[in-house]
Amino acid sequence: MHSRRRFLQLGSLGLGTLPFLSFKGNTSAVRKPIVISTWDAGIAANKAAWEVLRKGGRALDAVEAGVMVTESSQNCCVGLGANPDREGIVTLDACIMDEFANCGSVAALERIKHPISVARRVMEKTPHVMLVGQGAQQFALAEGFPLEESKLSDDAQKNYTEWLKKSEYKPVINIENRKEHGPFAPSRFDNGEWNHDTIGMVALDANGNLSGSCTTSGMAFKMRGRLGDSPIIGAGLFVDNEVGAATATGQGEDVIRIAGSHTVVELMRQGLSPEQACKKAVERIIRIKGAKAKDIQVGFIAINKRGEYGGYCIQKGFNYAVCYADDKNLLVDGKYIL
Ligand code: SD4
Repeated sequence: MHSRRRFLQLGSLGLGTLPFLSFKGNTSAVRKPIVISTWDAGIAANKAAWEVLRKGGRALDAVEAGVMVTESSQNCCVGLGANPDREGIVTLDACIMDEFANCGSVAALERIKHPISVARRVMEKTPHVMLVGQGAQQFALAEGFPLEESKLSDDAQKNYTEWLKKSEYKPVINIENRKEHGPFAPSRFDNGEWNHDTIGMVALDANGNLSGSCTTSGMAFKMRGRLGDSPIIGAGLFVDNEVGAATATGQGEDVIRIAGSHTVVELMRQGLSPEQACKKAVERIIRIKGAKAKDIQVGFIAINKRGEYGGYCIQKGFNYAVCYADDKNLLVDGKYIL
């Protein structure tokens, strides 16, 4: 799944803002449905989301079905096959948001295969937005989600054993294709080509409604109890059905610092394109971090109500997948600043 693919530079060709497919009113062209998601794994996830969207399904169903594919893949960056925390335990975070500003989230969830579906259940069946830790697991079990084994996947076990030799925790620059970009990660991954832990997805459905999802195992070898941006509405994900939707990946602490995905959506509200909005949010993080910005990666992707999309990141190595037709599911290299 993670073998190198030919990256299509749609962004740099300006196709990210080309309107087509259907038209709304007489001036404003709308591209819908459309789904975009972070990293290489987004291709398979988009495919599942597209199956929902192409039949006229709801964006909410699409973004859940899409990232469930990634959560299911063993030895992947996301889900129970992913790298554990420092204690050797895999803990998962996820959130979901729909066109009515309904949202749900789980964090530090253990031994449940589909945190995104538990997050949706929190949204739909409780008066709350977030459930964490044991309480989240208890809720998942009560809702009929099976309790999975606690055993690490083969790759995660290998990575953890390797990491234990030094037990060093440094922020890791998330990238695709590590071979090109150098040995950043403190651990070894199956094919040496990626070191990220998250998928974020946002979609616009045929009815013109937006939804988003984000699911992660968090930073590899994180402190026990550490949460990043991914389960936090406004940081890892934000949807405003009047404006657009955005999601984030990378160093969660720095996404939280600027309420990243909410910031991107608010910038789109002020009239910026998705790409410009993602760029401004990335610039804000770089301003805050100063010289330390070179040590981290953050990437944002966004779509607006017209189905325009874009992404931006701090440094080279981020990509995202864009799907808007049966035969159009393409990887785009994220533009970067440093
Ligand atoms: C986190 N944002 O837990 C996530 C990590 C990530 O690719 O995106 N990794 O901070």
